[in-house]
Amino acid sequence: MSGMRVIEAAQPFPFAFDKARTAVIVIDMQRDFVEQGGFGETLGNDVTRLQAIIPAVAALIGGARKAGVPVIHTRECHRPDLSDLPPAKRDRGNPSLRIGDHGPMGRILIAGEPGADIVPALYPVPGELVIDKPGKGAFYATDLSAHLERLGVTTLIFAGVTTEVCVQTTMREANDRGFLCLLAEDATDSYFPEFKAAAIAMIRAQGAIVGWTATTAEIVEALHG
Ligand code: TIU
Repeated sequence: MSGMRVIEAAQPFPFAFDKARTAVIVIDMQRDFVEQGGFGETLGNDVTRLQAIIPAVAALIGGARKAGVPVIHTRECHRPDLSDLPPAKRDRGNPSLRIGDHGPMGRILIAGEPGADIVPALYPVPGELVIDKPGKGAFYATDLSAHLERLGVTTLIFAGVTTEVCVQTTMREANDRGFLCLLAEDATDSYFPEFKAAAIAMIRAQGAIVGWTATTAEIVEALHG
């Protein structure tokens, strides 16, 4: 049976992809970005608006699992000894707590700490890949490329936070590596609504220069069609 699918309503034009060569990649849905007391808040952001996308991300993950499409999760976090945290990143901005400091959910953005883990509503099931990454992009300094090659994946469907930082960086990395990239536009958000809108516009401008966008409902329907 052919795995070819088309999302007619995708922007900027219909998105054709092979379901058998597709993975969903959920970027950084960690407590440190969406709950109070974590990294997002320490950078001065209101984290509550990011919580609103959890149902859409859950619907996308559920649809992918039902369709037999692999779900890959990422976490932005660092080693406890901070050996993968460049001083230029640690000292960025003027946060109330820096990466590695002790906060209400453990050490900020450190692997193994409660805050660096994925929110319970979107928790990976056994067998799903979880990629820990020290940068904003999920390809930099990780083995994501090797896993995608092993899985035979050529299309990536993106969700997660934040749209213009880790999601967009990873989409651009993937686009340059030859992947077809589709963003689930209601399953991603930013602390800044205008940055989300701008990121979505720039991704699909110039004939999908970075990738396509579609709604979660359209994507799930295509996966099951
Ligand atoms: N995951 C991710 O987007 N990391 C960030 O640091 N995002 C911000 O918007 N700060």
